[in-house]
Amino acid sequence: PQQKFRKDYAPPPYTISTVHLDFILEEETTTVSSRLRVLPNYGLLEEGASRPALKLDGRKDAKLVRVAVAGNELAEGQYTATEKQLTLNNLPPGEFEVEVVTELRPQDNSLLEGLYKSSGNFCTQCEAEGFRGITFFLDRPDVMAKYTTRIEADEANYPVLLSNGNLKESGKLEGGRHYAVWEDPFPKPCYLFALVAGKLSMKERSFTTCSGREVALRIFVQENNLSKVDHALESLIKSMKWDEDTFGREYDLDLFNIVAVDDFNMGAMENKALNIFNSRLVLASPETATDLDYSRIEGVVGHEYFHNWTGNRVTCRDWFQLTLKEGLTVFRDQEFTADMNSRAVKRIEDVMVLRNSQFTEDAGPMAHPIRPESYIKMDNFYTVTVYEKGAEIVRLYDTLLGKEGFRKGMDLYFQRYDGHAVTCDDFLAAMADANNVNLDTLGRWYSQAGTPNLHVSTSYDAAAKTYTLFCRQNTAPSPGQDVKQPVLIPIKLGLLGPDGADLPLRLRGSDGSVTDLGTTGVLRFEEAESSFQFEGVEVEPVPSLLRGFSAPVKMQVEGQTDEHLLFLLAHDSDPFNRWESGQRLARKLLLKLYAAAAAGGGDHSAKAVGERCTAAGGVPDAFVGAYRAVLGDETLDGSFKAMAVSLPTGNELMDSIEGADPPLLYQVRMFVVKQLALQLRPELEALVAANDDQPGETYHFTAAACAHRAIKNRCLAMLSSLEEPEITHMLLNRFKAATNMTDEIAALSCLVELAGPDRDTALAAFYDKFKDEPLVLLKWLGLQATSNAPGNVALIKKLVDHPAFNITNPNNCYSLFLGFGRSPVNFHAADGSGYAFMGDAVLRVDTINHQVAARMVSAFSTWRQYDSERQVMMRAQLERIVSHPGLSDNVFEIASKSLK
Ligand code: HT7
Ligand code: ZN
Repeated sequence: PQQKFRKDYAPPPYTISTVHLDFILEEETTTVSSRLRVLPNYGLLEEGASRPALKLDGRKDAKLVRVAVAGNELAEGQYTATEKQLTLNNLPPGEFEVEVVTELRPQDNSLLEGLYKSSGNFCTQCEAEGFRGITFFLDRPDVMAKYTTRIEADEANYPVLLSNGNLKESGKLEGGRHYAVWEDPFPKPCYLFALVAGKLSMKERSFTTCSGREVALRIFVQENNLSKVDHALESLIKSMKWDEDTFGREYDLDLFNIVAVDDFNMGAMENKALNIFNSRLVLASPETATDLDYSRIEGVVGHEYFHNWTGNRVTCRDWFQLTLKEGLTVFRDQEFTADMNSRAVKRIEDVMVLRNSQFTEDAGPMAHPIRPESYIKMDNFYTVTVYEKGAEIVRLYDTLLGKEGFRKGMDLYFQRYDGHAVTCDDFLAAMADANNVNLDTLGRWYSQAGTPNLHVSTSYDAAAKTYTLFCRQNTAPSPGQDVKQPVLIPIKLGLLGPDGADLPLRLRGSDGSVTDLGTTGVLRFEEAESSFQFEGVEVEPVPSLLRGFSAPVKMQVEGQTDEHLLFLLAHDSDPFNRWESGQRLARKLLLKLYAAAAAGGGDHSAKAVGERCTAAGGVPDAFVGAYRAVLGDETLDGSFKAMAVSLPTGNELMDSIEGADPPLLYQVRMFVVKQLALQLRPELEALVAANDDQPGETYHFTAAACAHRAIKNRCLAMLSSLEEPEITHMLLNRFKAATNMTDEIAALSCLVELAGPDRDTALAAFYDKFKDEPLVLLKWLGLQATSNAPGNVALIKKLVDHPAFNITNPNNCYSLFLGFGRSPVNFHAADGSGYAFMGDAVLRVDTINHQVAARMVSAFSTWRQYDSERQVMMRAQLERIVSHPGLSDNVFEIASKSLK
């Protein structure tokens, strides 16, 4: 397969101003007629030079039926057509029309790219390069055109006909058929095209924009789900208001449609005025959705809505610039959620995702800059790096420029580029120009992969009353990038005095001047090494560095003791750093105990591991005491507390362990959880009681109600680690009595980790209750797949054949296979059975859906992190996959790069 390179970007020789599409939807063959107004874009030709060819992208499932140029049908031989390209030569001068007719079989399209069927309805997914599966086209985001779409179908089976923009016309036709014509007044790239036709029910609300425009907001779902769309509708209204208030961005059409489909490769898609969503990100009721589901729905509805300005009105010049729209839009949805709920909790959640997934990606063979240099399949670059690290880089501007400066930059960005396809450099230039600052060293984040290491040491001069920070940075080489340059790292900080209060920050400049930074300042660190001196510091402070996680780096603070961390955990005015200090303490402890457990021999039973951990000092009193203090702190809300007493995940620790043994690390982690539960049992039980529902209390998705459930369920999970019959019994009762899915799934997830009859009883009861709720069954599949109950591989194999499991549905594959890949005990089973199961599954899914299979094969990418036996077995699976005949380019790219 061929790689595409960022450096090879060239504008297209032709562009397209208008597109007329006509879809004749039938049960067997769908016919698509497309009429394009083509404009030359090649500039002045040299004397005698012929006009360039027009090369339209295609895909093998779009069968070419007819092609005409300027009204003249071309005979075979007058054009060149392969499965992937239609080449037209001898084109007229100036503007001309091209007509292309293709035939498709959407009912056979299991890739879920282009036009396909989901639960009997027609729908589309065109990002990144799916439009070429519908018709031959200049399938690239820098070709922006105005679309008119006519859809014709059987009225009884497909009463709803939707496309982008406004409805212009509709009517009945002979033979029980009907049609609709949609017109989108805004020029857009073809990846934002969408069509939906089917039997759908709709719920509507309305929103009045800041300039008084009435917008109809409609959500379309299958009839039986109509009662579950209120939260999504409410979230949409909040998003529209927030974007007006925060960024002055108003919606630009009279209609905004959302359609929920069951078969979807990703979460949702921001097609202009016709968002298409994975149904799991639309549908919610207290009985079927958890707090986490509610929160994700709010965030993703916001995310797709925010794309209307960051992505649709201003789009990407080429796919290498994907983070321009995705990083920026993730940042916007993060800020939206922070404003709607708790800012501190949201920041911690986002950093947890970053550390768990992105840092791992950045340290492995698939590491790439947020603006990649090359790809085989663009679909493989919708990554945590492009999205989540991309959002962190946008956050750097916000941290450096402040809210006002950031807003000025955004305003200039929209003013300059509305209606254009632009680059990450253009975004940086808008931010720099609007604020009159130089951001060149920030620009390096776009081209360098890897997580920078930030090393800080400190020195206090009691006589001079100065406190100095010495900062050093370096980034390890990553595939294809041996040498890295220093990047701009904003270090947000405070200095704590002996009473835990923040000291005033008086920063001394190189010219001797002094800047007053208040009590939280931002240092601009952009060299390989720099020092920063504060004056007027009366006593040696405890530094609180990288407040709010002000840059996506790994920070090491020389001389930072457990006492410092305990002090920060107790007193830091920055809630993120309070949490962070607890995580640092836990990380140190877990790594120390792991080293002791690993050194102690081959018996990895819970008992043997526990004995070795105890011999190494176990869980110190000070650590338990710190957790006790957090649990008892009346000023902290339950969601924060729940996160503060959660240990870092095994994944997060893996990069600090040479040749890691995941099941052993799991045992060590469980030892610590159990010790905490033993020693904090009264506190945990008291918190469960204090945060339990009052009799008759109904479910509400509010920050306060979520906080109660979060801490209660965290305490229950810790207690369940004790594996006492009385506690298990209590969990079973709670599971049976639960009145909302958050509590029900929390109890079930504890039970699923325990071997024995209660586990089976609970799983069977849950299945029975929800067998007609496909979204709830995803949770049932996922819990069993991720379970660390020993010997689970056999059970998972059986689940693949269970009637509840449908391998052609991406959500099912993600729950079962990706869920299984997250189990440290069973995916990493010492006999290699977990790896063999996953290898087989990748190859099977690849015959159905390449994008899903590519996500699954990533489970093997981290193979170098593990002990040598596991490395050999994981590598063997990758080699088997890479050499498999007929492998998709998607899977080939991930598997082959993982092996390098
Ligand atoms: N912009 C959307 C990306 C997307 C996608 C990409 C590749 C294959 C399928 C896909 N479905 C949606 C999602 C978003 O970031 O908003
Ligand atoms: Zn997005």
